[in-house]
Amino acid sequence: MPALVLVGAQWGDEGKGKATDLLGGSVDYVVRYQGGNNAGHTVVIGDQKYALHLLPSGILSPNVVPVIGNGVVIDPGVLLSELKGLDERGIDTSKLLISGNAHLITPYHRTLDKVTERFLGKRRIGTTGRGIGPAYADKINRVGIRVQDLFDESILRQKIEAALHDKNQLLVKLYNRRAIPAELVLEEYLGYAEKIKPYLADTTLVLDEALKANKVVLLEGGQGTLLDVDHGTYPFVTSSNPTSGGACTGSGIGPTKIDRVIGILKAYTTRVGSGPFPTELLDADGEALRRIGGERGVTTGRDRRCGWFDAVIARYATRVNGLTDFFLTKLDVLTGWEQIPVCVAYEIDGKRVEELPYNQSDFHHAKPVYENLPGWSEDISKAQTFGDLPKNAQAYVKALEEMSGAPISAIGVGPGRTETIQVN
Ligand code: 2SA
Ligand code: GDP
Ligand code: MG
Repeated sequence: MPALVLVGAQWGDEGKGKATDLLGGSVDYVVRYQGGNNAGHTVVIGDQKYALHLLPSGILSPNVVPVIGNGVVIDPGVLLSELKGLDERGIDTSKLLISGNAHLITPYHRTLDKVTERFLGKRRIGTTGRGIGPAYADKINRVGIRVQDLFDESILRQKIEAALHDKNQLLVKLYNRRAIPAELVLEEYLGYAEKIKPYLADTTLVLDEALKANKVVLLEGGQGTLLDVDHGTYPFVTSSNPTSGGACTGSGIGPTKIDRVIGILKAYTTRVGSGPFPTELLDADGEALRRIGGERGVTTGRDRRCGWFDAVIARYATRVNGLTDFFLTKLDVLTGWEQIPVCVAYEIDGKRVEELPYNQSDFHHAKPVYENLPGWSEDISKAQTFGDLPKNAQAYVKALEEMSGAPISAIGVGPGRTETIQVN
């Protein structure tokens, strides 16, 4: 049985947590393959709301084995407190598997993330401050610390001392901060070893054996396509590959095993942090989308920037992820607008452009070309089938599908598990 990938098609927060939870009943493994506790995935089950940051959303499905793959960066303190929080709410977390090759976020990564952002001033990325970028930088620079290093004190000591040698110079001389003592970090991290040991696994082997035994593996992306370090709005991106290619490297599952790539697509657009956003609304409509859609960062509590649907971005997501289908989310939020503008192309230097410009300067001054679609006023949150939707809502979905380049297989009409329409 093959693997499937679930990716954010925009700038994150499309509703990936809900989508993963929805598939939870029909999959055996849910794997996080990139990012870390910068993610905020909300799952609503009945009257219970869960906000997951580092753990795969599949942890809430009783029959799923949740896996943190090698491509993830793990803040061990956050990991343990998230596990504790779920245990206290009666969720079984004992099946979790963690790759020994995943890298660790340390206190110096968090500090560096925050001070470099402050240093950048107006040019800041607007990171979540969780140490994600500096941890991935160390990984690529081959000075990172991996989960497996926790179990060898002498290696751990050497690695922490080596990493801090340079970082303390930076912190003290450039950023005017106090040096971080290696002994303190070592002591803290050795303390995590025994607690993490029960979850440690050769996850690429486990997943390969699972696939050979006809189990279904869902690879759950964090953030979104436009935040991808290669395919996103660089430098205003995260430091990993949320796109479907990252699912292979971040889990150790080869591309030939994947037969479905689902793009999670919000019926409008949001973004947290800095960077270009052609359809952003700085008016009452933007404020209304934020209020009705509850658009607030799950990890940092920051207001999300809001704007109309952008079909150029959706087409791009179809292309760079090889999407097979979309889950369209939050259609209910658009109820009540008489007309709903949809961006169908950009105007750049007086020319109409249909595809996302690869040149960042062009993207920065791309102006949206809008088409107005008629809205609806009926409450759609109880709709169970496509036919239950008002005609204009049906037409809106069909128009988005046509513009985005892949079929829409499910539609979200509310945050709850059951508030979903399956489209045949
Ligand atoms: P980082 O911390 O280095 O990954 O930040 C780099 C950029 O990536 C953005 N980013 C996100 N965008 C949307 N949602 C994310 N998760 C949280 C949520 C965000 C929050 O679900 O609400 O709570 O603020 C997420 N994580 C990273 C970030 O805004 C930067 O633009
Ligand atoms: P993720 O990071 O992609 O998992 O998304 P977030 O959890 O950060 O943000 C999505 C928000 O939208 C969460 O509060 C979800 O509960 C909510 N949500 C998901 N799908 C729907 C939907 O179809 N309708 C409404 N109204 N809310 C939804
Ligand atoms: Mg989120």
